Amino acid sequence: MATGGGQAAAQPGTAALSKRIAGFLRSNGSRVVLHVDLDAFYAQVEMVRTGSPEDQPLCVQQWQGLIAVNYPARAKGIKRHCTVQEALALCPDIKFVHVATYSKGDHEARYHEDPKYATHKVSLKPYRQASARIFSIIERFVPPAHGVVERASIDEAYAELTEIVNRRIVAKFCAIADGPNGIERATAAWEALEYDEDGPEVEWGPDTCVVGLPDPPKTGDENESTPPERRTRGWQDYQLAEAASLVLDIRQAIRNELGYTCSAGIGSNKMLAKLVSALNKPAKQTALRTGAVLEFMRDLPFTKIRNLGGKFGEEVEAAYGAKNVSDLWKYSREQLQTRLGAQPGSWLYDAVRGVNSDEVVRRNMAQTMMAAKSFRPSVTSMEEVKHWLDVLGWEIHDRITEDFEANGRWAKTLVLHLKSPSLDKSRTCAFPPRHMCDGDIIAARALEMIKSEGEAKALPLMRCSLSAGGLFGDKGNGTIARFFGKKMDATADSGKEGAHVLEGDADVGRLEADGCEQDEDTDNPDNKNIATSSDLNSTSPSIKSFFASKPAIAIEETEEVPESFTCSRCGKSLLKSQQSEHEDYHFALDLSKESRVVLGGAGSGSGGSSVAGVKRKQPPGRSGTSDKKLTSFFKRE
Ligand code: DCP
Ligand code: MG
Repeated sequence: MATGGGQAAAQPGTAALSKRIAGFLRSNGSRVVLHVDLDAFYAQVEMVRTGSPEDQPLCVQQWQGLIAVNYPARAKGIKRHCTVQEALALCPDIKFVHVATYSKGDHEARYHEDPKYATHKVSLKPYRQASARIFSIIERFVPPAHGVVERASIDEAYAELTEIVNRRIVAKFCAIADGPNGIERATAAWEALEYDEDGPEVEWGPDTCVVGLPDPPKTGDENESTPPERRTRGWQDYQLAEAASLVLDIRQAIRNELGYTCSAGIGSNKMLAKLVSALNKPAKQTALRTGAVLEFMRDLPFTKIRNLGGKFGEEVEAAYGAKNVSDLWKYSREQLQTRLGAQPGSWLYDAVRGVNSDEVVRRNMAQTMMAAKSFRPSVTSMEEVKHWLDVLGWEIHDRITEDFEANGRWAKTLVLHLKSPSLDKSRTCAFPPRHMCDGDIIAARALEMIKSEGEAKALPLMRCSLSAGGLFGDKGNGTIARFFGKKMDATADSGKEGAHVLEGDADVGRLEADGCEQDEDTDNPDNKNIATSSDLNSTSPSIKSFFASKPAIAIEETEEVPESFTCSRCGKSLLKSQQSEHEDYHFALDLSKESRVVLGGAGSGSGGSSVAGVKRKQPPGRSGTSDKKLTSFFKRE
């Protein structure tokens, strides 16, 4: 059974014992953090979808580039940067799967026979869906009451396991209390360990690689006892080993239920968990014992540490000529602070010693969804522009509908961004209400915006994006969601979980950092479709930029169109500034009819309804909690 924490047996006296054990474990203060990363993620999704044999080399192709390479293909020397031709030369029987695409007239993405960059638009929907299923399995084992799951990218997560692990340990001892004289036996078993200075003996199971210990024997005999060299002692190891058994259950559930393998790292903080997670890829988990941290880090290039791979790492290298972690051990905290600044210096001093207090943070859902296409060569006719608006319009419709089904929310604004030699500009209008929305209507609104800007200025068009913004559902921004609580609960697992859905985690590929879920189509596969928020290395110009991350969608200039509007539903003529509120009003009314929610006091579109009372927020993406997190990044000191 998937369980987040053990249940203490209800024997008399067990409450006191479990409190005592829990208190002891808490007082030792050590954390247990998990990092999970799917192996060759997109490739596995396609292997499962197409029923490809496990040993069949397979690559996922986006136009002429490879974006995912499975492990059998890697064994033949194929890498992500290879071209299709190079991969074929290395492995003639390789299987290529091109990512799903939208073509004109597609209402959802499909696996087209021969998609062309000139006419098709990539979709990451299959990977987002697979990712959502994976995360829901992880969350089943790490429920919010006792743990935190942080989505770091489409195929990567952190989980804070400390409380769950401690509860499992408590439950183990309390289970001894079942039966005659149980509580005495359980207490005695506990005290024997509590008063032992060396702590409990830990047997590392055969499914976990442990840094610094020999690999597990490959006999596959489950009954074989743990070899002495794979036994250690101590409470921290005991907690990590308990976590390892939970992580094995999580990985097996992902494998059994979805068919995907993943790798995992288990350590006493996020940084260490991530550092060891890929050590034994694919399909293996690795634990880093606290006692082995310094030895493990000694010869590691320091740029492998989270946040040290980018400009900050370069600054450190230039300042000290350092390569490996141990090259930085000789500097005192004060020396590093003097050179790099108080907070970065102090952070670095700790980081190179494996000390890091980053919390595992539950991420909010993105408030914006963007579909974008870059054109090479540029688009020169309005006919072609209409083709692309149609494709992007249906993509946005597909995704927003999927999101509505999952999260019960709908967009408020439609933002069009155009880039041409004479234009680099965004325009905004109200998003079509759900009951009267389809891809053609979205495309028509976008076309209206282009016309009001002037068609001539838009051509030749170099890039075009459509964003659905103002998605409700996050904590603190969920007035409409709360207003329609009953309706939203219908999409949740249970009534209680309704709040969880509303405040829930980001869907895959959605970034808290910029609050935007992007599907960017580019013919450059290095331009990773899904930015990861887990590692700021590649995007942060320097450590100082931790304090000022930018939104992905730059809304340089936003104008509302049209100046006034006439509601097609009730015929009222209103100011353009009242349009979205008014449409919310109809939307609310429709929902209330569907769900029989009583709309207490819903008024006219002039601002009297609860829906209309929704506060105007900053533009989507400007208030990502990542900024906050990064600002506080060094404040924790
Ligand atoms: N991805 C992409 N473009 C890139 C890098 C990655 O589109 N330049 C996509 C495809 C990957 C997925 O993101 O399958 C996850 O990225 P990872 O870096 O985790 O790589 P993989 O999961 O493919 O392999 P690994 O087993 O090394 O994690
Ligand atoms: Mg991966």
